[in-house]
Amino acid sequence: GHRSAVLWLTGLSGSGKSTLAVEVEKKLYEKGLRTYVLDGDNIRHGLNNNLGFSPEDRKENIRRIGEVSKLFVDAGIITLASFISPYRDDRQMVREWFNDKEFIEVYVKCDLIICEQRDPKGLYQRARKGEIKEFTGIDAPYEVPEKAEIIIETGKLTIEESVQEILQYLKTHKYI
Ligand code: GGZ
Repeated sequence: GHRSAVLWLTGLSGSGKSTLAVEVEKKLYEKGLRTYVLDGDNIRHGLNNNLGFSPEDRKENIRRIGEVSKLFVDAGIITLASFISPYRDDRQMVREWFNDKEFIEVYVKCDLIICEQRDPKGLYQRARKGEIKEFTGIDAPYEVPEKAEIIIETGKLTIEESVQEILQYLKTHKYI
């Protein structure tokens, strides 16, 4: 058996949140655990396709994702939520809906300069040109987590090492 929880991955665009979420999910799946990844692909294109990137819309985005995460966790599924979630208050709001052990904040820490060098979708370049407004790290804030349960420095670790750190946390704290 296992204890279900949400792994809430927060960090800049290009920090590696979704890659990590997918890789951790693979490992948990191999162990026979039930998991689900919530990310921009299945949420911003569906449930939240009426939301943009103003502070108000980001808050509503995170509120809905928090509510959905709660349903998944209640169903006994280890949920991986991969969203920038740049505002401390919004993350705190969601944290408070869960029991102490059910919400695991994972700060996917990566310097802006590295994220910008990676720029897999060319979004930073477009933001620098002013073609995208309110882009996190450029002209919208990212509030660094102050009490993340796990900090993963993706600029310093390989993907495999990063995945192992998260799995180790889950083992040490008896989730898996
Ligand atoms: C930040 C933006 C923006 C702006 C589009 N700011 O790297 P990506 O492309 O695939 O991930 C980013 C994603 C962020 O959506 P989230 O739902 O995670 O954001 S939040 O938690 O702040 O609500 C990026 C793309 O959407 N994107 N415009 N202005 N990221």
